[in-house]
Amino acid sequence: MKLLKSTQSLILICLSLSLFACNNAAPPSPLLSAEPAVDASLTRAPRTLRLFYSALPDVSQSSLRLVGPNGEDFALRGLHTMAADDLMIEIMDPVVPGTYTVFWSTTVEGDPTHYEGSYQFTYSE
Ligand SMILES: [Cu+2]
Repeated sequence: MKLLKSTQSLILICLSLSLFACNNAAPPSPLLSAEPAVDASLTRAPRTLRLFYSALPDVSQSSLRLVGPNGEDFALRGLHTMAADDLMIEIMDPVVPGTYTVFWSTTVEGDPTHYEGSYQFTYSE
């Protein structure tokens, strides 16, 4: 009987936690994929970043930032879209081995929301 009660309360806790998570969910990220890929382990140094979204990004409302293994900002050049629902930019600084974080922000066509997010990839020789 006691076990049944604790199982019931566990279910209740789980149920309320999932409701809570639902109510507080951020709008879904429009980021679909990236090159280098999210959480990629690379053996070749990337020379560009390319991020693919669920709709065409507005370049004037977008930014990309690449932070290197020691927390340093990498120089990037020429943010543009290849008009394939993407953002693309050239990495100017030499990519040394380590873990990198890409920070992105954008608005996409047909949606006034300003989205932002980040992901990591690792490069090792
Ligand atoms: Cu391009």
